Amino acid sequence: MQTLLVATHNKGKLREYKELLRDLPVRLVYLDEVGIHEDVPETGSTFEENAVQKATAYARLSGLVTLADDSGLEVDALGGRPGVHSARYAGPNAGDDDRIRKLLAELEGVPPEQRTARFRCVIAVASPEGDVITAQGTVEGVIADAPRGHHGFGYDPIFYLPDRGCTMAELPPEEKNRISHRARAAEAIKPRLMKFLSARQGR
Ligand code: ITT
Repeated sequence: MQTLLVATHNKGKLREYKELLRDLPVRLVYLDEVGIHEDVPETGSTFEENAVQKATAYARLSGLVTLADDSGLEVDALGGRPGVHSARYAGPNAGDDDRIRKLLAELEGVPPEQRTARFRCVIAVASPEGDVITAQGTVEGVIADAPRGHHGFGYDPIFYLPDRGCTMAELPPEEKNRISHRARAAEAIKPRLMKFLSARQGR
């Protein structure tokens, strides 16, 4: 059975990938299991550039086929910010609560119909030799005016899903894993990932 390194330092993402990828006929391993503690710098200006940067760097470091994701929140009233800067939006030492507070302050007074937003996720899978495939997924929502719910991570408590009538953080994890940007990107990459792996096996 082939091995796939899931390369993220984000515990929330890691939890989700353990579920999202569990039906793949591959052995999943994680950064701490392979002794990699480096944080690869993200210098790209798009989710795709950063996802490819992370996947190729960790594949080179580990010698394993590697999956990485770059994801974030695009708020229309802010011209798509925080976007690729979602993790660093409130500074390098801030936590999820600080980022949520900052975003709610920036959107103060903005009416509900102008608070539209989406989560975007680009997954990249790279081989140690530098071959890469990518896939993306999005989910549309509205920025709530206060946080609600305790599931998920990041901006989930303020990401309101109008057709569900609740925030992403109020959905049980298995439900988020059916509809999220990450779930959609994972579904899109799976068949291509299987082809990618079998092509390597034949070499
Ligand atoms: P890795 O690079 O190690 O994977 P990271 O947290 O730095 O971890 P990103 O650069 O892709 O990852 O930043 C993504 C940020 O976007 C993340 O820290 C959250 O703030 C936000 N985000 C992404 N997916 C999310 C989700 O499903 N729910 C809520 N917030 C999310």
